Amino acid sequence: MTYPQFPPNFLFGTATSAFQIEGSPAADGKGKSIWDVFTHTPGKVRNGENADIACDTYLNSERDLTLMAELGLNAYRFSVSWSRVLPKGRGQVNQRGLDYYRRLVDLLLPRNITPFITLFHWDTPQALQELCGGFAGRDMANYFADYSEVVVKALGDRAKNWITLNEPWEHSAFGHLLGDHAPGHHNPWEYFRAAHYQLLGHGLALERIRAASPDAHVGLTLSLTPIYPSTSNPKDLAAAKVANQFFNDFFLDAVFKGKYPNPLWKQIGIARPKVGADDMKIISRPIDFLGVNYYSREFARAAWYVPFLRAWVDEVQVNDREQIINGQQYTNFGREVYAPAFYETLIHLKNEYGNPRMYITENGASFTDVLENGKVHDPLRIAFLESYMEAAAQAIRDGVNLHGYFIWSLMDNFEWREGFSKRFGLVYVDHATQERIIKDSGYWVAEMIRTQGCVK
Ligand code: GCO
Repeated sequence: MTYPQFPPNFLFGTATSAFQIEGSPAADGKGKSIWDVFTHTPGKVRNGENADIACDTYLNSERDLTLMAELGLNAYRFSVSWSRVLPKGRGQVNQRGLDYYRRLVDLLLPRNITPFITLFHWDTPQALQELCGGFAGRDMANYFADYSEVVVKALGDRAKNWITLNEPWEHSAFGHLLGDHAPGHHNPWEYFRAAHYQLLGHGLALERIRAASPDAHVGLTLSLTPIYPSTSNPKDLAAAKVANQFFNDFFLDAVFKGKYPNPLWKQIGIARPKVGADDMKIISRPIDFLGVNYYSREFARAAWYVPFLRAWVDEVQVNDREQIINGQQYTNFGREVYAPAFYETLIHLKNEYGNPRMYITENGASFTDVLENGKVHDPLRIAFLESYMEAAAQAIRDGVNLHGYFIWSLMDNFEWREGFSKRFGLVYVDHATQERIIKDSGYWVAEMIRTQGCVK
């Protein structure tokens, strides 16, 4: 069997996030986050599940680091729980919270696993949600910069790779517009404010991180979902253009070009956030790398009745079953498996945004995993990884400045509103017993890493 081949020193990692794996929501002085509140609000999470235990990594991280080493992984992306470090989101530091992350880094380094640390992966401290409306309030940008400085001052002597934000689009859209995520709001005005103030927080944090750790390597992670037109009708082409700006270019253009894209910016009119005189200059401060989270493409068509966008993005019904639609494989999360669109996205970043240094900070798929005689045979996930990683390898051969790939995820974890119903892990987790079992896809990744450079 041949495996995708990557350049020497390429990083092979997995990604997780604090709320999805740590559990221990109140241990050692941790403050509440909006996700602690949201998951304990009836009707918000599937099957009424919550992440109070999740993968229990706050109480026991070592077993998972041993698994990473067993798989031959040389990088690990995880996030810091803001309210574990600053229980009220600002002010008094909780040293025991900081010490947990220091121990985690100190366990990674001797295993030659490079930490990539995300500072905000959606778990706003509840105290700041109440104080300023979370990222829908402008003050949050400064609180985020203050928090970032606290963490980097504590860990910057041993951890060098920092990701300010994870997917500002998702936190704004699901949390402030669609209401599916914490804080569960449905407010277009809040959506655009949360998008802008997250980016402002990113820009402010950049400067503070670099001051705290001059050799830090800092970026942010954007989810990129290319939007294709549903038909070649000019109206659908125009709708796809605006939808692409809403999902992707709003963030890419702000960070790399210091402006918001038209026609979207013009179309959102009264919903526009107040942009301060220096905001765009702060937001577009140069970054050391771009984190790309990629899952699938979507399709849009003209829809006059959709406010601001006048475009409708067709969603495949999530029905918990992987399915073939029009000859195309879909995951049990309704996400199309189509690697060419991933390749095109990477080429687009190369051609339109100056080919920045990039890492794939998330890519993976959920399929129905069945534990049978102590094994999990997941051929669909292997096929997914084979096609997407080969697309990334081809993009590198075609000049894309890509230096690492973090698979989502190391292990089956708490999938937000879906609870534990969607398994993305290379490692199967029995959340009742916390037993871990490496899936066939985990062994495939290990063999792929082992055979790097072996193909002549
Ligand atoms: C995201 C988040 C992850 C998800 C993953 C699977 O990209 O939505 O960063 O927390 O769990 O993408 O949906």
